[in-house]
Amino acid sequence: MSRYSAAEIEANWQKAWDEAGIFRAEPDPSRPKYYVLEMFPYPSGRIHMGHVRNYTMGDVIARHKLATGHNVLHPMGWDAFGMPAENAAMASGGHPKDWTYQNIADMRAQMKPLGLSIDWSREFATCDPEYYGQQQALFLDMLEAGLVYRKNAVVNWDPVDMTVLANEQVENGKGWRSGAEVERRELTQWFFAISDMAEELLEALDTLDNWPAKVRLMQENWIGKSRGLQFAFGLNDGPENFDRIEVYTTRPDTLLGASFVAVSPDHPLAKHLEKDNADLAAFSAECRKGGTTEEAMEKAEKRGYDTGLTVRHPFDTSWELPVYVANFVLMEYGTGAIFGCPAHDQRDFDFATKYGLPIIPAFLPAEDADPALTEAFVPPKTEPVHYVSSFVGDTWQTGAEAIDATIDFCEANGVGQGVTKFRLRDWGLSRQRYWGCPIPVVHCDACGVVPEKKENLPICLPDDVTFDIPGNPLDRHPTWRHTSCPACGADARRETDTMDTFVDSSWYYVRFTAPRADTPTDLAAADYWMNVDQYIGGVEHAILHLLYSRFFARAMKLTGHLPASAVEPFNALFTQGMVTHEIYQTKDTAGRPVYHLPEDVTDGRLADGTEVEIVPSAKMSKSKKNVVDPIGIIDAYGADTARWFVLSDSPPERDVEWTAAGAEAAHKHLARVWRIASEIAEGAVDAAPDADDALLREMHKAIHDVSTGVESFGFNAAIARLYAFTGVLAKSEAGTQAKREAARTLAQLMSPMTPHLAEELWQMLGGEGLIATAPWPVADPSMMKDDTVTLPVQINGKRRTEIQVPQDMPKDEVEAIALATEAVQRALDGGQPKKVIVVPGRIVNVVV
Ligand code: ANZ
Ligand code: ZN
Repeated sequence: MSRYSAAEIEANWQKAWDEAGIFRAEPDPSRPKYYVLEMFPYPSGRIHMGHVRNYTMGDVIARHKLATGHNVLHPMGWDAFGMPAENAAMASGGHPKDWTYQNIADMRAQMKPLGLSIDWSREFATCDPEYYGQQQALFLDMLEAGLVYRKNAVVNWDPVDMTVLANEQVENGKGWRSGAEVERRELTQWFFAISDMAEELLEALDTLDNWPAKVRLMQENWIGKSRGLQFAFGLNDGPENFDRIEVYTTRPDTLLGASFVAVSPDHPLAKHLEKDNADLAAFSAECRKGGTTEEAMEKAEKRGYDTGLTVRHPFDTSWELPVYVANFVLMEYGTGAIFGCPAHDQRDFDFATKYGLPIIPAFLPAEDADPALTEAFVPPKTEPVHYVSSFVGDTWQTGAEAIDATIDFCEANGVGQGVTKFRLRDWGLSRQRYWGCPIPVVHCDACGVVPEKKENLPICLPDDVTFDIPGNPLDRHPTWRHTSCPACGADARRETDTMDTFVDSSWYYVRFTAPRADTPTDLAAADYWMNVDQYIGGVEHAILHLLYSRFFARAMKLTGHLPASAVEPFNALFTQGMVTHEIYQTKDTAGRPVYHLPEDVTDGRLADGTEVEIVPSAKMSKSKKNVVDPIGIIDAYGADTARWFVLSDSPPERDVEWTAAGAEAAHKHLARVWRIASEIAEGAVDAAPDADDALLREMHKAIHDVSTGVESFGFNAAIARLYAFTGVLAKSEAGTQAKREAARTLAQLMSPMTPHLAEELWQMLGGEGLIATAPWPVADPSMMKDDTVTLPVQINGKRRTEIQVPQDMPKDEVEAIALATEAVQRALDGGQPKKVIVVPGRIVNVVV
């Protein structure tokens, strides 16, 4: 018998699949289609275990669907634009394009040995001009449809690198690369009108039954629908044309607890006052520093500037409130002005404490509660509280009820309107970067902003750029930006902003349905393949990527690039857990941790004998060196072992801890299956088929459990069942025919997880054709039943013995057998039982 040599068989079978072209997807109306997609990778240059887990899960589903008669689309591509390529160019002088395509080649070469059932003929990278040119066409159609527009917006400006930073590039108010204090600047930027679809994007979440509830909730919170009151405070002695301050509140029930009004530094009133108030101007300038993120705003110390102005309370005009300019009020939300209620908002509480403003509760937790609060009282809106100073009277109500009642009251009294607002802002897509999709418009002095003509697409990035000085290379390119106006032909300038890379990933899943089409999509292909039936990826993309994709699907439908039948892009979503590993560390002389790669640690020691400290398992990360390179694992054990391991130990939504022992055990198991199957294959064939009930039963149970496990992301449960089946097969005394059939079934059931080993066993055991396309076995429920059950027999509530009876034996016969047992006979001592209770399949109770 030959040994299990993964290296040999894996390459062979990959070649065989390739030659047979079985993963090539073509529309075929006669078969049900199934589109499975894993979030496409960023070409960083190396695959990691997270990729292996993600793509293996998708592959298991794809292969199972193929074997169950589906026409499967399982593509792969590269999310290839973005900062790291430019950073690499800045650091080592190469070109982002070369860096990216080299990484793609490397990663493809690392991915292929995994044996994924991918239709590689559909591969593309988002930095291919063929892709981004179609994206430009899409952009132009969206521009025409009013889904894209320009406006001034506040951005994070790095004064040293002279560039706009994304929010995540601002660390503690400083530019991540330059370390310079980030400023807020107003620039003209391009925006997608995603907020126009806020209501629809929110409502359609209800239809996404096959998405994790937590992801739907995150999207709901991000869209952030709120109902509140918009009204104005009359302004006393304000500058000309300023006689009121409009505010938006979601807690109108706290209106009688108001103690100040605050406006954003970017509010027109603040800007007006700033003109002849140097102190205020300096204060506002200070506020404009620091990031624009809500999080940054949340963390920053709350500061205000007292303008000396006052407003009148709408319900008691003799009640005056001071007006501040405050750093925590955003111009982009509501009206850019608020009233503060320190009693019920911690931020307002801190502010009031700092500036000595009154703290007036509108409601309290109990009738006898002390109205002098030491912190803001912020109960859930669903909880009844005692209102003491509000328009709803001295009464117990929930916040939700009181808010509604107050809005009604205010509307009836002509003080403002109930309004619905969304937190979702329009999506700013302009990036002052080179390595992205150029925005296909031209600036003409005579005509203004003019869309490029479609026949001029793609507007390609110039290759001859350098990264030795900060700023956008497109801006300083000697010729690229000079062009002629598509409308009047005069000299004009190209837009030098490129698109946010989230745009690239918002429609790639449609492009996979017709990756070479000379329009963004091919409607017939999109109609056949869309929607994605199963999407798999990391929960870190739960908000933006998925929301943007949902927006794009709608925008593409509106612009005729998707058929009306496509609504939501992803029918089902699965968010997988991470691959973790222990962290090994020692300390340097200064006591700082020094990390060591798992491969350099044996039995808790380094090669020189130094003992390492073991820190509990965490997400694999290069900085902690707790990474295991999939390439090393594949070289040592083969892809099937890696695939089997990442699926086996934990439910796929949870983290899985990679251990050397676990990988070793997985490999041993696969070698054992190989041995068992080889022995069966080599055994002489018996004359008569000689089935074995226990083996058949285990086989049908395995078919059933693996099928349901694979369909419901219960891969670990499916694998547990396969271990059991293997154990029974190994011990089975059945005839060779029966064992062969069982071993072939075992191979089939393993084939989605360990496709190469499965093919080899299949061939060894006389299976026909490729196992990858062999029809999936079907479980016979009648074969799955254990035919006998063991029932405990209790006498007066105490377990005394047990009986073995056929599963479906009638109650009276079970009773007779129980009564006939020696234990019961002894207890009866010749008498009759008072009562006998038979719970079929469970227990027999005898009362004597
Ligand atoms: C008075 C009040 C009292 C508020 C109270 C809250 C609690 P959500 O619910 O997240 O939508 N707000 C309104 N516009 C703002 C802006 N431009 N910048 C910063 N804060 C702003 O947030 C709405 C609440 O956030 C509003 O309700 C307002 O403060 C504040 F006990 O008004 B509230
Ligand atoms: Zn012009």
